Amino acid sequence: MNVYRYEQNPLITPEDVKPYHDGFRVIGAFNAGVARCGDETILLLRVAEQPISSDPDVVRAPVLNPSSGQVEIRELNRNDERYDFSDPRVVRDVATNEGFAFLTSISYIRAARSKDGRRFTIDDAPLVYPSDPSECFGIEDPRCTRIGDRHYLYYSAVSTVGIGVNMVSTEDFASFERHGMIFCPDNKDVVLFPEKIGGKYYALHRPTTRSIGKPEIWIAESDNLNQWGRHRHLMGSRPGMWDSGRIGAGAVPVKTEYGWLELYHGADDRHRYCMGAVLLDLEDPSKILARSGRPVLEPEADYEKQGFFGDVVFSCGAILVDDVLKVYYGCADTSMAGAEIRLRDIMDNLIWK
Ligand code: MAN
Repeated sequence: MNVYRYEQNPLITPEDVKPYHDGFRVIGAFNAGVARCGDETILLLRVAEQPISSDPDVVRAPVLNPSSGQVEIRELNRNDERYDFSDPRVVRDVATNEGFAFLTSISYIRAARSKDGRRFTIDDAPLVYPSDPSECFGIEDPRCTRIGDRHYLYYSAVSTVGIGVNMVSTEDFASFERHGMIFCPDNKDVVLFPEKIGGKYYALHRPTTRSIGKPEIWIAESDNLNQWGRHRHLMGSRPGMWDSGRIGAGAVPVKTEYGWLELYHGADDRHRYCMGAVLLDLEDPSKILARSGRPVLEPEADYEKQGFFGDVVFSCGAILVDDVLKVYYGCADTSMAGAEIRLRDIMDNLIWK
C-alpha cells in the first residue's frame, strides 16, 4: 500500500503536552478523534497522565473520586503477589484473573488545533474531563461525528463496573451537553455514521463478550442517537491473519461514491495493531461490499513500533479531501501521526464479496 506519512511525524508527542495534574507526567497523547470546525482541524487527543513514582517498586494507580472531582492515588507494591504488573497499561488481580483492577494512568480529552493539518497547538486545559462515576478510571479513545451543526463526541468510559461508551455534544467545542452512556459495558470502539440512512442513525460498536465469542464489530440503529437497538454482528476476526485476535471500528465512517469506507483496527494474538478497510453499502451499512486482505497501514516507522505499548497504529478519524484520505492515528499508545492514502489505492486492495 502506498502510504505517505507526514515528514513532521510524529505530529504530537507526550513531551509537547504539559501535565494537567501536579506530580504527574504525560505518557501518551494519542488515539485522537478528529473534527473540522471553521478553518481548523481539531485533534481530540486522549491524554494519559501517570503519577510520578520515586520508588521503582511502587506503582501509583490514579482513580477519580467523582464526589470531590479529585484524582486519588492507590499505591501498589510490585512485589505484592496478589497483583500482576506485566501489562504496562493495567494492574491485574491475580486471584480473580478477570479484567483489571487498576489502570496505571488516567486519560482525559484535550484539544490540539491546526490550520494546515500538520502543525498543532495544544490547549492548556482539558476539553472533556472525567466527572461521572462511570468515568473514574478515565475517558479514552474519543471519536467525533458531525451531524448537521452539532459535533457528537463519544469515548470509552472506564470504571470499576466496566467499560462503556459515554457521549457529549457541542456546537463550538467550548460548551458541552452530556448525553450519558449510549452503549453499556463491556463495549468500546463506537463510531456514529455522519447522517441518517433510510431514516435511521447507525453506529458500529464492539462488545467484549466473556462467555463465548470474540471482540468483533457489530452494527446498531437508532432514531435519536441515545437509544440503540437492532444489534447485529457485522464482521469477525480472521484466523491466521493480521486481524485474527480482535477487531473494532477505528475512524468515523467516510462517505465515498463506492460506499461507506470504514478504517478499522485489527490485532493479532501478539497484540500487534494494524488498520484495515471495510466498504459498507451506502443504503444499507449492514451489508459488507468489500474488505482489505492486507492491512492499509501497519506499524513500520520507529514511532509506530516503539513506545508505551509498541506495534500499534490506531485511528479514530480521517478526512477525505477529493480522492485523498488524510488519516490521523495514534502510534504505540504514545503519540499522534498523520498520513495520506489515495482512495484508489485503498479500493484496489479490497477483496470484493
Ligand atoms: C486496554 C487498553 C488501555 C486502556 C484499557 C481500558 O487495556 O486499551 O489503553 O486504558 O484497555 O480501556
